[in-house]
Amino acid sequence: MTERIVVVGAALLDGGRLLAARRSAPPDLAGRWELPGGKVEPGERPEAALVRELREELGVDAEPVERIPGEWPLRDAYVLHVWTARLRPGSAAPAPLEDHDELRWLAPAEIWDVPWLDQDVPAVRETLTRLTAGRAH
Ligand code: 9L3
Ligand code: MG
Repeated sequence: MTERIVVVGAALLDGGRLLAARRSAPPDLAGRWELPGGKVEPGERPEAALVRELREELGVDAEPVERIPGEWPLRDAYVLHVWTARLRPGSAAPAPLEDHDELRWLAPAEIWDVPWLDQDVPAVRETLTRLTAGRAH
């Protein structure tokens, strides 16, 4: 049986805006925008993977806040889980260090201005609901 591998994505929020990251690789995903993150390693807790991925990809010190309920199938045996997250005090500002070539902080009215990866759309929609309900910060 094929192992199911969890990919964690972060809805990183700051000042009521959501961070979107444009992928630069692989070629079939390049140019599409995502919630940054990546694969959980064997034995790693998903929240720890989220913190690690955000450090590697964006150079930030972040913390998970809450899981967005649901899971979304990706290619092969991968499944996407998403957490809201925030920058810890003193964190550097996010920078596209690897896998991305552009970042944008999107206000609620701008959320659909970028072409998200199809798989990320449900979690982005749920994040937007939380932002506009004032339940996220
Ligand atoms: N993926 C989809 N949406 C996301 C993330 C972080 C990842 N928000 C997909 C893209 C890749 C796979 O999951 O096919 C593994 O992601 P990565 O390790 O290349 O970031
Ligand atoms: Mg990644």
